[in-house]
Amino acid sequence: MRITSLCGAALAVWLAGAAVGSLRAEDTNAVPPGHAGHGAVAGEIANPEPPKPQDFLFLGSESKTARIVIIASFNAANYGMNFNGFSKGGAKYVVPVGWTVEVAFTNRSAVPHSAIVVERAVAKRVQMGDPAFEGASTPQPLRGTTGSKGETFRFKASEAGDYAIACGFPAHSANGHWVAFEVSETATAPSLQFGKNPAYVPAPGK
Ligand SMILES: [Cu+2]
Repeated sequence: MRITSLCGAALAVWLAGAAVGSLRAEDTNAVPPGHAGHGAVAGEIANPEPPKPQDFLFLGSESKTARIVIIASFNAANYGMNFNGFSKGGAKYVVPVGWTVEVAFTNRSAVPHSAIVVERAVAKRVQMGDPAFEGASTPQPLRGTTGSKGETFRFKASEAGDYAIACGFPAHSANGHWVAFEVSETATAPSLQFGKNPAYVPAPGK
């Protein structure tokens, strides 16, 4: 899944520009415009900054709405098969049951990726089926898209349980391209945990 070194530098510059152009400024400042592409190493996605959870989870403008930013191939981790730099459930989103979730998805890589919410056990399969909640995937999760434009989707997290935000491109999720997504009966606010760090909870007004 690693981008070949052939024309990798030019590709990386193009990819970085495309990814930045498709992100709204309020969603993330993980890669400041102008920095993207500098120092790109062939075969790797330029990304000098470690991911910060406050760039990837926000409260929506409506009540009981969480906004999630998902960037496929955020960096070179897991051969690019990562969301926001994490794979194999290494990051975990929690939302209270009944909340609405808005997802802004972009892909920094030339390899197609997508995002689909599935039950946790399904993430280990080679092929994803339907999303666990109505509307809970990018438009064509099996085909995926490349970094040319972002995609958004919105769904209601109507049933508590252990889920995953997985890549629907065949075999990607089975190779670790998923992060954990929990719909909680007890949580009163959404949160995002990166690795073993304390979970980040966006303050109201953010
Ligand atoms: Cu993928």
